[in-house]
Amino acid sequence: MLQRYLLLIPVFACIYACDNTQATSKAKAITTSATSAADAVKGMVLVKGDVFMMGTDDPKSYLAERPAHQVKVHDFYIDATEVTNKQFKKFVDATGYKTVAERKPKWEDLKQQLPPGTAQIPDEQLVPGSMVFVAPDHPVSKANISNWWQWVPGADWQHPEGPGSNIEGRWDHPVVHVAWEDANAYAKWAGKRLPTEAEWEYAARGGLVEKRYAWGDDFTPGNKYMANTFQGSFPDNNDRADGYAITAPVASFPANGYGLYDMIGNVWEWTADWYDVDEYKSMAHQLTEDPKGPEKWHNPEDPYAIQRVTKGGSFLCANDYCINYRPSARRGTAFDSGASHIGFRCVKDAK
Ligand SMILES: [Ca+2]
Ligand SMILES: [Ca+2]
Repeated sequence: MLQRYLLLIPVFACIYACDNTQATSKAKAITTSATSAADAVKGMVLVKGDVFMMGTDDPKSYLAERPAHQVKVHDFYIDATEVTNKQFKKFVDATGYKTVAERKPKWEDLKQQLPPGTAQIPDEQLVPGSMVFVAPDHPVSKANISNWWQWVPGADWQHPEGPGSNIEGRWDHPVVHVAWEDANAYAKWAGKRLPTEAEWEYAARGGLVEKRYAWGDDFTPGNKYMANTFQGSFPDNNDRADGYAITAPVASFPANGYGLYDMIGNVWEWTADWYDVDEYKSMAHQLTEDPKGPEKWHNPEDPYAIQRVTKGGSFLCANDYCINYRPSARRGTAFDSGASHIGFRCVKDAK
């Protein structure tokens, strides 16, 4: 049971972070780094808003992605790439910010996202850390994520595989092991914000209409990989046909039609919205303008977790396990859960 708790810790850890007001009061005050409008949009792309079909009616999709429904978004700027380790270090150096993965979890916070009656985890086992993908050396059941996810004390953005690892040589890779709170703190410092799910999905489509991928309907046009995903047999046999076993430097694959890199694959990306598995159904048969997501999370498959929407899939998305490397794909991720395959990018209003 303890192992199960430890696996759950990063998923449920640090609920105090849910309360933004409380979290902000604990952290060093973060002010924006941008000293001019030009600073704030450097590295960003202006996406002209329009009406688009969000979600999909594709039967080869997950139920939470359906149905396709009309949404209008207004103009916004979006980062051309995922936020990199180099960019995140600049933020940490300027603010002294400590990510959720670097803080000691508290039981009174953890238990709020655990089933009632869950036995208390001994305090000495509540240590900073994060979830790390560790490939097994043999085929395993895909029914149990603990076959490849390990809770690693000391894993954080500067130590992606845990103590002993570092990010030397990975400065242009996306930052990982960042929780939703961490992404928001960075965005605020940068004078930006996290994208809504609608903004993210509109941007990911790159101007294409109801295409399965960000580049069309063919996953590998001309036998060319267009995103960093997982090839082979998940999770033990990654044949790296796309050239990368884990994260790739940002912009290693072609940009989409809007000039945006890695909207699909590399790392999952946080959005601002709560995750409700039925949100797209609630938006059917109407045109919704600049939706900000539901008022509360809702996911019967993970009823105790407090989840935000992540989008785009990652280097771990495989065609035999998690086919989430598509613009309409969406996943609920516990707001306090960083992992070795979750990052983010920011947006900014165009005025
Ligand atoms: Ca890959
Ligand atoms: Ca991505």
